[in-house]
Amino acid sequence: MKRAFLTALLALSLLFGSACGAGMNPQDDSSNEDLTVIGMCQVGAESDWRVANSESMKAVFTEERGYRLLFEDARQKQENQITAIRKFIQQQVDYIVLMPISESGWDSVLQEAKEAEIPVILVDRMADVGDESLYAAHIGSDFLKEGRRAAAWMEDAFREAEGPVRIIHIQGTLGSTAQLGRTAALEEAVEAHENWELLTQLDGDFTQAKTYEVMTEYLSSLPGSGDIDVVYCENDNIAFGALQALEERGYACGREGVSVITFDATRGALAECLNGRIALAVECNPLLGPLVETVIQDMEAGRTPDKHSYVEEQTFTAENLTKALIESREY
Ligand code: GYE
Repeated sequence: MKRAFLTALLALSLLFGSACGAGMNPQDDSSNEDLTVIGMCQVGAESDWRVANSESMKAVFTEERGYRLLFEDARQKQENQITAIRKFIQQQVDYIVLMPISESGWDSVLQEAKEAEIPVILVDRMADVGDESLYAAHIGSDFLKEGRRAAAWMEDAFREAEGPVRIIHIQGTLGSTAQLGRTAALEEAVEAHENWELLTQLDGDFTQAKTYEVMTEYLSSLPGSGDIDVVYCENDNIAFGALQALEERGYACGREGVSVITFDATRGALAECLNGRIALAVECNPLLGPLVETVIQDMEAGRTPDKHSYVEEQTFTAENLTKALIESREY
């Protein structure tokens, strides 16, 4: 733990001690000296995936395991993330862990962290910075690969289609790595298939509420009940909002109707996949806490961690799912 931060903690505890008098155990302070202080800057709590991701971090970075976790929820705003990072720099934390809401706009604040000699670990999404030395490591998913898995499934499912394959695309937070990768994969696949038709691209911001709203509005604008073959949803919460809007307007979702594709594969979406309302769930693993800890342990031991680490993921359909598998899943 950095000396200045310790001094500040000591000053705070003296202040607290004099204000509260008895009841403080001075040993608590001395036992905290060895804790590694992590300033963590989370995007928000917009999705089931995000909640599981935060829980994974909180389970790993506990005092019992040698850490003090300062956790900031940016409520889906980049400016809040930047303010949190500046606060962590002032507090002289040992490491900053950042889940960047979008890829751009990080150069200056990460430069400030570098000048303060605080290593930054990027988790889940990437930051598009000119200088790679502004972050020590990045751990997350290969979102383009995830999207290509979905496109490969569509190719297979619609191989025999004689007419057009009509697709609605609902995107996640615009400018986030997850959105950029999953979108790029769909767009390249549409480009490669003459009969695939992108009906619209809607912004669902990774939330159920926003998706329900934009999807309901879009469906209302269609003449009669227009033909829809696929709804490509960039996360599970988008899929939930889309299902709700589609079914309310009389569309059947499943084998005989609209194929809903989703990303994340959290328990709720897998249950919908097993019962047939969701056709395909592409996994995105939120349990990144242990991997972040490995990077920190490497750095503590003086080793240079890998610059990028990607987690292994798979795809689910009703065919390879069971109730037991869903129940035993951690998220
Ligand atoms: O798919 C979505 C979340 O960046 C992988 O963000 C993450 C995405 C995830 O809100 O559910």
